[in-house]
Amino acid sequence: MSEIERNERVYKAIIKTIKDTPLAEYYTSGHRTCQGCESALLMRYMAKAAGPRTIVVGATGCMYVANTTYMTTSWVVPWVHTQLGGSGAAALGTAAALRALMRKGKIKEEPINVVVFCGDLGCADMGLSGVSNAMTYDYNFLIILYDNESSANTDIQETSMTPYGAQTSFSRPGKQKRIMKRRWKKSVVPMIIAGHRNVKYAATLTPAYPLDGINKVRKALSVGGPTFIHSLDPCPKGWDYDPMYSHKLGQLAVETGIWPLYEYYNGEIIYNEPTKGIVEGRIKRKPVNEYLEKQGRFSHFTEEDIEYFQKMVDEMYEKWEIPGIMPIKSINVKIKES
Ligand SMILES: Cc1ncc(C[n+]2csc(CCOP(=O)(O)OP(=O)(O)O)c2C)c(N)n1
Ligand code: SF4
Ligand SMILES: [Mg+2]
Repeated sequence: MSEIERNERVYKAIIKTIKDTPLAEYYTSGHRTCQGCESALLMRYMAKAAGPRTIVVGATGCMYVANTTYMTTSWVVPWVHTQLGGSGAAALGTAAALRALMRKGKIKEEPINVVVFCGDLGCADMGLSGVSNAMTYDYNFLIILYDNESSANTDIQETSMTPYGAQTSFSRPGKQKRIMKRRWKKSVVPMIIAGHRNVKYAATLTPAYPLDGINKVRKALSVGGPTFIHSLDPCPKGWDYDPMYSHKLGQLAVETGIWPLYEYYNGEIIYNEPTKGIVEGRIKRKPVNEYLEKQGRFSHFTEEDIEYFQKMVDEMYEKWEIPGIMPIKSINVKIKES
């Protein structure tokens, strides 16, 4: 596909207002996710955005277990389960099988979306090498990392995507040590775009911004090739808050600058509002504590912890070469002539 054709497809895929979103649902009732589960909402948006000619592949995790319990399912489109670290291989295998079947004339030649979802443990930790491998091929699929910042299905254990200091069942604050999770959260989209030249589209989203999210799924599927989306999904059970605040927390994650919204398309970064406004200096970032104080998992934080968190987020916007995204800088290294 030429760049012009690709741009035209993307332009046609974009939905202008929320009223224009398709009414049909392909992820419906019958799931057993918690009240206020933003990952379930992500599934609903993703299925709506992709439409009926879609195969969904899901790695083990809440979105597998809660959506397919006791022979019931909320999926209306074909859905297949793959093992926890298997999302990359499953994406590649499904897309390759479709291409082979069409080439051999066994099924009609037509665009069929392959959307693969995996959690933060499944995608960003355990399955990362498989995802990276898949991203080096030229098959058409979209991998969505749904990030609830813990291994939620097995009772909220720490992953590399759990934020600094957050309480999980593996990182309980104690009398001797208050902060048990000292690692800073990994940035997955930058890793994907910096290391995989085949990837023409990647993005971040959070379900609190529905149209932004639906359009990102539609753009990724229109661009073709291996594409990647990372969604930050507030999880009432793991983050310990009243389910009615799920959307609010998604918004605050963006408004405080902790979770920047952006797209990578054809070699360029496009910031989305309100992150665009933050980077351009039109919108002031809210203090991180407005986000942290609303969640029980940070209730042990002292002033010192909040200050440290704020400093780390400030750095992303004040010191990084690509604000909020990458700290990389190029320098001229002089090679000594012998
Ligand atoms: C190889 C393997 N190890 C451990 C498990 C047990 N297990 C099932 S779901 C899960 C947590 C997955 O976490 P994540 O990918 O973040 O998805 P979430 O449950 O948070 O939705 C674990 C550890 C498993 N199914 N397979
Ligand atoms: S534990 Fe979290 S991710 Fe899992 S179903 Fe409940 S709200 Fe959703
Ligand atoms: Mg998880």
